[in-house]
Amino acid sequence: MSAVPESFLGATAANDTDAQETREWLEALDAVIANEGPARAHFLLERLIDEARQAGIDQPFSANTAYVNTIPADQEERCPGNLEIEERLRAYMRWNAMAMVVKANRLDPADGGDLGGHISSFASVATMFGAGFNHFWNAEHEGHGGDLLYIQGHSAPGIYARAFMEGRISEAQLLNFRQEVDGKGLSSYPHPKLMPEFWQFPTVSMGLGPLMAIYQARFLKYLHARGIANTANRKVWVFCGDGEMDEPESLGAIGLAAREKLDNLIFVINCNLQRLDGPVRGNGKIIQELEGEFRGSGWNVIKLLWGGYWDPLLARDKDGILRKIMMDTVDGDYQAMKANDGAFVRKHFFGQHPKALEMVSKMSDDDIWRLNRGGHDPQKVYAAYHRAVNHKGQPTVLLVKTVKGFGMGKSGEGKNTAHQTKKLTNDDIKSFRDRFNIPVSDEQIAGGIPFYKPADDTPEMKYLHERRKALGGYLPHRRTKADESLKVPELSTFQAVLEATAEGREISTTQAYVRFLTTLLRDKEVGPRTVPILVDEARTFGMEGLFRQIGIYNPAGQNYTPVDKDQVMYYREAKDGQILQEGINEAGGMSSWIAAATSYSTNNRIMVPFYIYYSMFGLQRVGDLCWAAGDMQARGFLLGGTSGRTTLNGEGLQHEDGHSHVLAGTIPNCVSYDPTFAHEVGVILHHGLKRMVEQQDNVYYYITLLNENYAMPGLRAGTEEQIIKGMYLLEDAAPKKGQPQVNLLGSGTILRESMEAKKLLEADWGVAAKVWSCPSFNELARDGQDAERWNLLHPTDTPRQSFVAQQLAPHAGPVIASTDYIKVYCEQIRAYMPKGRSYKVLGTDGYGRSDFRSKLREHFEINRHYIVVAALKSLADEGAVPAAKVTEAIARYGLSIDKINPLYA
Ligand SMILES: Cc1ncc(C[n+]2csc(CCOP(=O)(O)OP(=O)(O)O)c2C)c(N)n1
Ligand SMILES: [Mg+2]
Repeated sequence: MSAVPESFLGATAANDTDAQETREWLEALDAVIANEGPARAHFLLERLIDEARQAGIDQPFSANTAYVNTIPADQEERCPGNLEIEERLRAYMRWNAMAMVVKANRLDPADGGDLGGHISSFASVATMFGAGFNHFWNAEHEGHGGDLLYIQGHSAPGIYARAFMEGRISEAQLLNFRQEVDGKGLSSYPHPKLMPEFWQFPTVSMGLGPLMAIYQARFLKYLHARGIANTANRKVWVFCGDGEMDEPESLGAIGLAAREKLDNLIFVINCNLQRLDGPVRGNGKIIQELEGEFRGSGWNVIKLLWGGYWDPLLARDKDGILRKIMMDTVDGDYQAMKANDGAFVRKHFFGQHPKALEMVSKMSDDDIWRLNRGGHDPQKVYAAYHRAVNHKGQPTVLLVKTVKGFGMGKSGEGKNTAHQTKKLTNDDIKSFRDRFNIPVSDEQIAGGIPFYKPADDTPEMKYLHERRKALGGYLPHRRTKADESLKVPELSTFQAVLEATAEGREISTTQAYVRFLTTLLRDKEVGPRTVPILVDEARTFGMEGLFRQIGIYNPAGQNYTPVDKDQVMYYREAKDGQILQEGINEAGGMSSWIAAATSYSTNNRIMVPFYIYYSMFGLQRVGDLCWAAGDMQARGFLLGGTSGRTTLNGEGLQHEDGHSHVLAGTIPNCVSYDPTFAHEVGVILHHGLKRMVEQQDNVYYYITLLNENYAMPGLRAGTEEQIIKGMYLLEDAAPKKGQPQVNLLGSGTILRESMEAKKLLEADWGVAAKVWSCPSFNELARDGQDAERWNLLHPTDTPRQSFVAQQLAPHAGPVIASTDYIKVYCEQIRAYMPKGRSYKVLGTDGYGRSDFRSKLREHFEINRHYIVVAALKSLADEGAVPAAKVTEAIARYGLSIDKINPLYA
């Protein structure tokens, strides 16, 4: 961007060298607007700017407009509703939301006391929620798939208050706000997991809501373009705080929304100028800053700053003095205005210029105090929403100025402490009641703050229900299952993945996955519902063949001739493409995956997303989204490619994943596997499809894949169920009487080191070794914990045996597990060893680094030699072989006993 020429000092009155000429130009413009309309005026201005640029006038870039409403007062669409009734309803909701939080925080503090909750955020957003519920937000009904609402997490009390008025939530539930354990309460924030028929989107981890919503809106367009669902009239509404916009995730994908012309997406940013601790931009103006960000990214921006009481003043502001004060006042000062009173505003706001003071000279302090912010003016909010829903070709953001803690008076309004105000004195509550005219007496307040709901036959209650009826039902509402059912192809369909590789042929589990996916894509029912998601790594995983076959989704199609057009597997983009290619963007990939993985709920269409990425850039990088996906009851497959600390050789410390499985294990409904062989991949994927697609189970799968090629042994019939449970005997042994014997456990490619160790143990040390493939230590651990828990609670019943114990009990000898993951991954099953068995774990704790696989496995002490030594040591500890044998083995394999522990290396 070029610097502003020094001669140009901004279009302020002080820099106007020829006021007469300025006036003539402005009058000419006014005349065009009046006679020919804004479109013509816009055209002329664009032409002038173009001409100026060509003449070499170096214009500074500004994405900002004046600090006034985008929609002029005379162009507002009038709200058809009964605003008086709406205001009364809103007052009752404000009251009930406040009462709910205050009551929750007056409960017996002996048990930890304060349950928390927020009053002031809903207080500032109430009018915006009201306009949506009364006039814009469709529930799912005949001919409409339903609008999708991302509600700001800590404004949840207001949503409960409305649902209470609607009769969807009982008083008992309100009284159990934030008491969720017994299943009768209301969840602290929007959590589909905890209120599965109510909340659709978890939003309280700030930044995830706006990010996920963008991909949700895009996914609606995708479904429509592919003819899977008609989503043409559906909108995605996103409510965020202005403080929340500081999260990189909040703004991170706004470019995509503009590029893909997501005119089904509406952001409403509640700019109450405050976050938790203090002002969002005390020294500046958050609304102007966000305007620049969004306009610069190509969004339609609607600023709603000033309520209707300002209109007459602004109409009289011919010389722009009031506008200038509005622009010059910074947010920190705006906040202070609303934390004080009319006299303060007169002195410190209008007092900035004698003419401004003069403008309000006939207004009382109360009149001045009444000058409202745009977000508290129902008519103006309606007009802004109306504009937004009718805007075509761009996403819209509404930047709405409000007051945090609106109506809370001295107990919170505009105060830095507003965010955490949750305990009000009875006097504060009485002021609140008076401010909003709630028919509740002092005695009732003294007796414990009653909730308030008018009788069913009052005009208010009738209106409340009528409005929702007109919009198809109540919101929020979440569907827990899709109405449709899809049939998953038989396992035998994937025979090519299940059988042994031909003599001399080697493949990787990644190739097995791609084969599985390609076969699935050909299935008539599930094929079209499959959503392959990529983040610029198709070639890494050998998936570029899909480009041509199913195409990459692009709403614009392909307006260029791809450079590789003459090749079979050229880069094909299409309007109805099936692949979602997100570019180098793991958070976006995950958000797309979530949209597809919850489509059974949001769209009543079962979709099956497969998102493959470098395993290191998954759970670690976008873990909070993975957690939110769990909350949302996502169903789909995450594929951690190039996994393993020593398997992705060459890439080094930031790429080599040795812990994603441990992270996966922290997500209760994530089922995770680290398979070694193609047939395991096939069995696991198939089982996952059965569970998620046919049975509509609320789980999702995380499967790591390897890029190491080797021969595949093929599926041994009868082991399928054990593969799923996490452990099966891969290679047996026939120990002679008295022969020492061990069990070698492994997963991923390191299992193959155990297979080699078995040979060494037998040939060099006379030890019989059985090899167990353990595709999921996580599943084994969960089963073991479950058995232990049951035994704890049923002390006199026959104890349940863990699957690990069941499998190992008939096979004597110490157990040695080795993994390409950190040791705790395998440590998880230690407690489930059959009685008296020793258990040793070899793992890859420590930072990865680049080298050959063999070197890395030696470095991390997980190769076949270390496994042999560990096995001999276990036997020596039991007295089955002399300790000297271990020393002998160490020497024989040349292991350095002074080598630094790789954890610290
Ligand atoms: C990722 C994350 N970090 C921190 C928080 C804690 N938190 C909850 S609300 C809040 C302040 C929100 O301010 P703002 O977005 O302006 O919303 P307002 O309440 O002012 O409408 C914070 C820091 C959170 N919920 N999520
Ligand atoms: Mg805020």
